[in-house]
Amino acid sequence: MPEEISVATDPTPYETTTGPGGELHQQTTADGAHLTTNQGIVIADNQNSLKAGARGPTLLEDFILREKIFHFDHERIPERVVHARGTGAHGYFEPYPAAAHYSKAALFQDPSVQTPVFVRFSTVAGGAGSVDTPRDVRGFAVKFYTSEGIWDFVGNNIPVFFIQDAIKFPDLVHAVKMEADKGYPQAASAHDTFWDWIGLMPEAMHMVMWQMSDRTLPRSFATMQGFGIHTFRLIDADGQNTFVKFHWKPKAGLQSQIWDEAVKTAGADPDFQRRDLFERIDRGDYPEWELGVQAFDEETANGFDFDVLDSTKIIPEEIVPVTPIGRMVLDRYPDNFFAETEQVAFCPGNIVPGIDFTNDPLLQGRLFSYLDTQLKRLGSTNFHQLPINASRSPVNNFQRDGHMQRNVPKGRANYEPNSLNRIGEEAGPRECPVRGYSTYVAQDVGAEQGDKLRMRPESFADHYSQARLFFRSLDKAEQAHLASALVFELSKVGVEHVRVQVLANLINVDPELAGRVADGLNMDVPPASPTAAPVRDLDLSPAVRIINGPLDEPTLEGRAVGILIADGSDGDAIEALTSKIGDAGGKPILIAPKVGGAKLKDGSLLKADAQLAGFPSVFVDSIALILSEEGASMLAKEAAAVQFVMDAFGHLKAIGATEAAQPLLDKAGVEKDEGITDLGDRFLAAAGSRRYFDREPSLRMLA
Ligand code: HDE
Repeated sequence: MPEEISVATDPTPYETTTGPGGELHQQTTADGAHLTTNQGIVIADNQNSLKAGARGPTLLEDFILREKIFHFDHERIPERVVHARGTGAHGYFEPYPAAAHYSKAALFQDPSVQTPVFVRFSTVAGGAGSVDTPRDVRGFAVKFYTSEGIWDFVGNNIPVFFIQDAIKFPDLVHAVKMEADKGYPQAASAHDTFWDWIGLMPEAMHMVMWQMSDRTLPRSFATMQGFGIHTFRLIDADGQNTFVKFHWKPKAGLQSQIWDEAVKTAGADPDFQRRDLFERIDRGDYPEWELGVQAFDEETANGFDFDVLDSTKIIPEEIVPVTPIGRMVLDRYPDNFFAETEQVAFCPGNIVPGIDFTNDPLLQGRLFSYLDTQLKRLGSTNFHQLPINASRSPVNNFQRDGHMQRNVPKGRANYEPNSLNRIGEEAGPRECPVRGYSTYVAQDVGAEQGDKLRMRPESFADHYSQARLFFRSLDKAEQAHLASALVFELSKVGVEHVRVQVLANLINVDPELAGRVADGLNMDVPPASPTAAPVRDLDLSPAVRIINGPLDEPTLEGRAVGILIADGSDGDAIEALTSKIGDAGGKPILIAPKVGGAKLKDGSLLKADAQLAGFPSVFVDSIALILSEEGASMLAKEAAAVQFVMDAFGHLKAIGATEAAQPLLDKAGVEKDEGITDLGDRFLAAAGSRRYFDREPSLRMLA
């Protein structure tokens, strides 16, 4: 036993002692608080391995050391082959009365009954240790623990996909991930192999338009949409089938970052979006989405000029509006990242009675892939027994054994039918034709019978019209961002013929877009690539916009305002502004050169929430400068402060400032516009407004 030389004064039940080598021991004799091995043996010393003599060799006999290191050595499991980086949260789903009309599923029946959910948001291309804010599609996967079993809704934040057939998925993923020989770039599509593949894949062009738009730079998970992408079926109590496309609409509205902002965010806080999710939940500002469906019948489906089984197509909301059928609230962060977020296993094949698949060949491939990948990742067919994956409704069957079996089934007969297990408590489960899942007997879209062939229907042939529809429907600022993103990405492509091939596709999307991109690359526009179907000018769909779209609402709710203070700042002004921001549902954050605080005008010390050097303005939605003359002239010489203001201006945010802050505004090159205000109510309105996109053309050269 080490000699006891000091006793902790803290209120914990642990005594802290120092051993002969200077190491700290936390010891206790209190019941139930003992460290043990995995076999339940209480550990006396967790700081020293067993040695032959104090300076001698470590003994193989040390079962405590061996068990601890053995477990540690195997802590990692394979990361997801795609969507490796993600974060999750618990919450609940509540249906609206409209839902029961479409589906007999239990979770849609009673508005007073909440169904627990676990949601995992992710990026697609980067590894588990990559950053939160690359330009990338976001996964939006929801596990519903319904009273009839698990329903996994495994969607993305974009309503279309790159490919029409699952057989192409491994090629797409190989092309976008880091290059096979170089091992980079991580979490970026801006490289040769991705654009090489895209240039040869006309069906990807619609998705590429969404991918290059601001959709792939969400400000927060709470400000992005989710989509089921494929057409699904809902089955009502009479067995009637409705086709649906699922939509999640964020209550906080849609918001994205500027590209330069996303890049800077990645450096300043690689965990920006998971931190944001945690903090929103922590402060009770629970992220919320409304679930809606675009519902249509077979006749409507047959009347579309595209195929509803083709996942590269949207149904414009102007043609089939979205009917809200419920809402989802995320109100609890996981207790343990690995046990919950890492081990959660989504499978689009998990559905409940009242929901069914369609013949979409992308969806059909996914039904195999996800179950298969979980076996690789989680290592056992019993992954469904992990708490995060376990059904909350009873699981009874004769599946047995396998790695890490946790259940101890009773009874002699482990097969069905059987006559050995007697009726009664241990009779064992049997089929139920009434409550059991029955597949919808489909005679509609896509004949269920036919010759065996590897063929794409002609109804999948138009690859460009909806890409054009998307680009032309966007707000002017979004169009400029999209064109500039293409220029950025293609400028990172080193092989010239790859750029040419992409440009040849872009002409089919929109000749003006192709011209802008070619100009940005300083290249000639090549001849258009051949098309399998004529490209048509469809009616535009303003519903696809973020800027000036239906979910672009001015509000301070959930938005962060960074308030920069320094020695000499006015305490009353700070108090007035923070309380007004709080009243409007916003989040004021006090930032000072030193985190311990600033000495205010009245001599008091006000603690800061963050240190200026570690808190760039990319973290907030608008900034306020409450500075004295002395504070402003001091900060005009501090690069972090100048950059703070310069970035807020460059990222098109509202800036409110005291008159005395002018030297700092001048140093940062801030020019007056509607978004530059004093600290009165005009600032609150400006901060709640969307960004000042009119400012942008004077700040950067967009394509
Ligand atoms: Fe996935 N996808 N995917 N995907 N996907 C996976 O499953 C796959 C597709 C999506 O947070 C993998 O558990 C194939 C479309 C999300 O855990 C894997 C095809 C959509 C997530 C897989 C697609 C998605 C995944 C990797 C083409 C939007 C993360 C790890 C047929 C509707 C779920 C895993 C989470 C994850 C396969 C296409 C969304 C390998 C074969 C389309 C949100 O099974």
